[in-house]
Amino acid sequence: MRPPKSLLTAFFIAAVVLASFTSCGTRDKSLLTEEEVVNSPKLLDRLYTVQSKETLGPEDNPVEVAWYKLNPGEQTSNNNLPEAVVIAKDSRGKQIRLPLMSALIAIKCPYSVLKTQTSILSVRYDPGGTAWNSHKNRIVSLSKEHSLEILGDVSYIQDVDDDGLDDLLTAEDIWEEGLGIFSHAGAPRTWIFWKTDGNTLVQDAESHRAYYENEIKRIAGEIEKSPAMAKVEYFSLILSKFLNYRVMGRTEEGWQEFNRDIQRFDNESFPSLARDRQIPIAEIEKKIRESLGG
Ligand SMILES: [Ca+2]
Repeated sequence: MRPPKSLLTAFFIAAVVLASFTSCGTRDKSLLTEEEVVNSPKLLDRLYTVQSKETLGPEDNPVEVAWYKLNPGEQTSNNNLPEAVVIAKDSRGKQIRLPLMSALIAIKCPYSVLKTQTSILSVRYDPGGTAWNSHKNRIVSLSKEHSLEILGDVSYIQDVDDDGLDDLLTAEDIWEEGLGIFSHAGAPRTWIFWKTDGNTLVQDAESHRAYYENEIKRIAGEIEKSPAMAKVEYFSLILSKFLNYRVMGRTEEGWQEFNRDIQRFDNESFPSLARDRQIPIAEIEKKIRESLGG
């Protein structure tokens, strides 16, 4: 005999009520939003462990920086809790919270970037991926005027022009993918330098003209010195040379040299990365010009 319908309904309601009571206080983590976690000291304490707490920054604006890391096992496939949270407070009580979707690699500060002696906090994290710009450094201002404001992200902080001061860098790597013939390491590229400007980062090719000019000379020398190099390597070099011209705003000159350099490849073709076909130079050149907007 089947139980009456009303009894089934009553049982169902009781089950739902019971379920909602038992989950009270231990809410399903998959339902938590990033904002809830980051803004709740209680949730942070429950789900995260403090990795470091230190005072950093310039003497006139010291900041206390705490780094929280998500406890092992808290992350499940159906939620998106930040893997790390960095909280910085300055001496005037201003605060910034940075949720990061990757385990944190390093917090560093202050950097005296370029010649402006701008104090910044950098939080380096790695959201995954193998492209040159996959690495991230979130740059936060520690200047008095823009204390704890996010200026932007760069890919690297290192001294590439050897003047003894770290540079904020992203890779100019527009052809790392897309042309289908270059490996990651062998792809044409150069650096884009950034500098702080108020509460943002702006490109700064002007202060690095000497760097780009040296790069162009160095690459031209490499091309001359190695007449027998593999053609894909040679092709990568002439594109890198072009990128150096372009980044410093001398695109016309870059094209002129490119047009001269590329004659060497008349009617040739390049093996695709997958080695499944030969790509004619005309097809590659078309893609190169298209990627620059004609
Ligand atoms: Ca430098």
